[in-house]
Amino acid sequence: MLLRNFYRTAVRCNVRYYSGNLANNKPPKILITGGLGQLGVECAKYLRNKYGRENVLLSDIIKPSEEIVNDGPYLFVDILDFKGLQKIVVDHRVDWLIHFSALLSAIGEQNVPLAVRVNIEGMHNVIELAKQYRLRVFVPSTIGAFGPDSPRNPTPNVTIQRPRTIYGVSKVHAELLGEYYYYKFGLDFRCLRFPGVISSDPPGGGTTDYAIAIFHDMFRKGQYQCYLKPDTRLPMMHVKDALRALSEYLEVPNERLTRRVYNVTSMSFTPEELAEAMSKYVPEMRITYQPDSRQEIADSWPQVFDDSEARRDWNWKPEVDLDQLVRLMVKEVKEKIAANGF
Ligand code: AKB
Repeated sequence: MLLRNFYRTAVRCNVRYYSGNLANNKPPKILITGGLGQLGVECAKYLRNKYGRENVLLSDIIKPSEEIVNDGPYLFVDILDFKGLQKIVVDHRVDWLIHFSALLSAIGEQNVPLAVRVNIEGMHNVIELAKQYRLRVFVPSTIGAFGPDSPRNPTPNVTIQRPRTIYGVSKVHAELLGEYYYYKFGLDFRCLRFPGVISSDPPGGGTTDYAIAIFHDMFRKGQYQCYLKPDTRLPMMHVKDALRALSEYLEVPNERLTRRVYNVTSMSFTPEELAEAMSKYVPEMRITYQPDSRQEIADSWPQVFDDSEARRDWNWKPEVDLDQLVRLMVKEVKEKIAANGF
């Protein structure tokens, strides 16, 4: 027991050394990988508001739109190129790394070798990089890190994890690797397990993405064919809550964290409950159901996510409920369609 406490204290002291610039009242320099995926652009906006435009570097291997370049610094970064990553960290004096690059659950099943490269090899590069340059590193995990053997309602922070998708396997790998580097090297690794994150950006190959696609199809076609059964319950969260969770968690002093990996969630709903909530705003909408292979993935995932440990340790509290989520999505998706046609 004494020895364990000694090691914990040693790790904590060491971790303080990794904590970036906040202690000197200087904003951290933040690099976001996979920046043109589901969360990157909104995350950059959120963090630029907080830490300054020039302090948040958005990166990806994809050619950006003019709007993204005008929003703030954008860089080419290939997470499979370790030397390239080193150069960016050195040239830009990066303190924090937010590692979003990943193939999501449904798309990962369609190209397993690519998912292994991006999700697993990419993670190896990122974690070594963070260790070498003493970065604070955030890696999102997911409800997809659980599987059919896990308790589904509710799913606690620590329980059996035997996922059946390559996405889930890669995320369990990332969680364990990060925790290992924390205990072994004092790396300031932070990870949140997100539920389905709902934003007005077009769907990105996930199983929970029906709850995004439904808004886009409703406004473009007046109807939606759902690939999950009407009563499939999954945990969900609006992107506003997801980014607030990420940003708050990144600032929590290490002393307050009892874990490196936390469940976070806002709500759980089914496709028919979402359609019901939407019908208030889109009364003419029509939804049909044609389950496909994504049903099996959804059936192996948590239905209700227990985030009590995040609430206890760093006061996590969601703000957007189902009705607000629908209201925000109706407004944002309509605006996006009007501006870009998608
Ligand atoms: C997916 O459905 O793959 C993602 C997730 C829940 O991690 N949205």
